[in-house]
Amino acid sequence: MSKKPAPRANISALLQEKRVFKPAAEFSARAHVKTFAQYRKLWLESVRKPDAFWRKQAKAELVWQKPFAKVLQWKEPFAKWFVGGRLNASANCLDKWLETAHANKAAIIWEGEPATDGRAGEERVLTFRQLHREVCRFANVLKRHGIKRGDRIIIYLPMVPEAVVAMLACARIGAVHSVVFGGFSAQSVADRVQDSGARMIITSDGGYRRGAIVALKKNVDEALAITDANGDRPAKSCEKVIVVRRTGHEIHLAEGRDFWWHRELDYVDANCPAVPLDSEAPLFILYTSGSTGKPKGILHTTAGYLLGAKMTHKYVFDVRDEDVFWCTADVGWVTGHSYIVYGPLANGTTCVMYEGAPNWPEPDRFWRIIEKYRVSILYTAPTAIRAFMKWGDDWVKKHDLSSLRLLGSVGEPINPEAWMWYHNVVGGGRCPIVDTWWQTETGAIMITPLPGATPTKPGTATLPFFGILPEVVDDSGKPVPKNTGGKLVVRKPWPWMLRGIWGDPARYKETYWSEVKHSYFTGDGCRQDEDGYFWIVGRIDDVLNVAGHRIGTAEVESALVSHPSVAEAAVVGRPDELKGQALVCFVTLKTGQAATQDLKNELRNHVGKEIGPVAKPDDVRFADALPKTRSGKIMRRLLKQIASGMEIKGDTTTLEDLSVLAKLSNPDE
Ligand code: 7RM
Repeated sequence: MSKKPAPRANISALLQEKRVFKPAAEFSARAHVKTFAQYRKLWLESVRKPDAFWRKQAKAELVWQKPFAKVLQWKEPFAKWFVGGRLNASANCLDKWLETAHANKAAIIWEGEPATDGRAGEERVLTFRQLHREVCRFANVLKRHGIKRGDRIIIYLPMVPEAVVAMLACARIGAVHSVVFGGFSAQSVADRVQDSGARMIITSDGGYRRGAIVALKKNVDEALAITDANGDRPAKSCEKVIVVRRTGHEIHLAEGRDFWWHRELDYVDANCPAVPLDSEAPLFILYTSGSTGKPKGILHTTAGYLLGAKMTHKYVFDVRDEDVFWCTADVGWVTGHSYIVYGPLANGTTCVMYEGAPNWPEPDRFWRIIEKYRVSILYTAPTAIRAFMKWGDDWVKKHDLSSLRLLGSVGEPINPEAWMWYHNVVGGGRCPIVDTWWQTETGAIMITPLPGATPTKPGTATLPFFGILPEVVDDSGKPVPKNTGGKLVVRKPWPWMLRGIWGDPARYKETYWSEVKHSYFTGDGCRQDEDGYFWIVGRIDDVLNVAGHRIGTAEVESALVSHPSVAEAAVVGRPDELKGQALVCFVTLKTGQAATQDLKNELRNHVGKEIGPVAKPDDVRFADALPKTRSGKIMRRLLKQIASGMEIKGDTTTLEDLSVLAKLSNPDE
């Protein structure tokens, strides 16, 4: 295998943001962590005496069927947390509440996408007791079909409560779920079936997306045809497909292989004790695509992951019993795993789950939902926030959002422009914003403000969560001075870190534990400011080198978006004889703005003024849309190829909308 050149650090830090927002006294007074000093004290304790800290937290937060003996066994790069303990994630999310006042509290408030009158969608509410019952019944269906501890199961469903039921049913009997986002193709499903050796797929006839039906079962049929044709579907793999009825359109059921979910429930009762599982029992595999090669099956295990999801949900979102929490991510993404399913349920929190698109039937669907259910905490992504900005403030202002008390952001750097809009227009200037940095691999939030304690600044995820020791280092692994760019690493193992890449320990070691000695390499470029706050400047692979200046993509993009005409921007490098790399910017405009040559010049000058002459773009191109992953991240790798006039190569299966690429490559067609 050819090794790609090591990404280099020493990134120039250019953009400066000076605004500071202190937590409001009323918010802090009621918060779990009330002062910055209290956060500091707890964090110092957590990194100085991790053993004692995690022992105490794991005992207090989780329900154990057998207590653990040892906190951490670390043989770099392999960690075992809470060694010897036994517990069950589904019991921690459900059974725990049965004998309490939470039993009949709503666990999931679900809203379907179809909304014919432009107002209300279909509604389903599941209390903790009802969810427990459904999970027990479906776990019995799995058992009846021969599913055993350690078996892998692909869940390929739309955003319906059955997705949560299926995940927790797997967890209940020790099967390992691998959720595949419902927008992925048959080929992606086939790849994941093969790589994981899954024994079963749980899917639905279809799902709704922007009014249209996504034919999930048809994709599964195609996926299994692909794996059959390849002949490398291991024996005993994917013998069964369970199908949830959602859209009701006609589908093909293969005799002896495919079964309706609702029919199967007729054969089982609701009695299914949670199996006591080892702390390190695999809980799920989640595939994430790297910039090269096949997708990696990121493995998470039971105790450490659950502790991370629960603690971060509790402290970062400062949840209380009366909150209505809404994480808008899909369950097919790690954010959905940790903040729709495991974190909130383990904390007994009511969650909103919405099936469809933010602009269906109109661009105010999110605000309608918040008003309707009195959502108090909203957790969404910068890509969505920028889309809302583009659609205009009126859609937001039409609705009563006074129930909101806290806002969260995840997925990309949130540029200060979007941060301020989120704060003022959505949050009415009254809600703190938690900008949370983490990854599929890290399992749960890593760098984040605590809303009652940490002063925030627009554009930074601020400081590490308890027990997390991040650092910004140069190519030799040495910490860089303040306000100097470098590689973001994590120095010590933490309970919710990935345990490996499924079936590929060598790739795990190579990808995450070889770049910087004795450290977890995140792949992100970062700088710390004078207060120690962490500013992500983009992926290391995307860092630009313009005339010897190493510039993070996030800074230039942020400068572009700070111009009133710009909705979104993506910045990439194109080879340039003189400067090494020339800066090419792809820009989408706000509704009603004209794409003129004058505006291009204005944008170039604007960036030059905001950041400095070195960052002045060589080329500004207007686009209708940018190529994004299904979770909303801009795919700069593809833009780089377009910018240099190359043929588009590499994995495009994670792309949300293929037509976007075609348009960008041939803008005049
Ligand atoms: C949760 C998730 C991980 C990558 C990560 C970063 C970027 C995520 C932030 C962020 C700046 C943030 N998992 N990223 N959150 N960058 N500020 N608050 O997104 O595996 O899909 O992506 O996303 O580059 O490495 S992920």
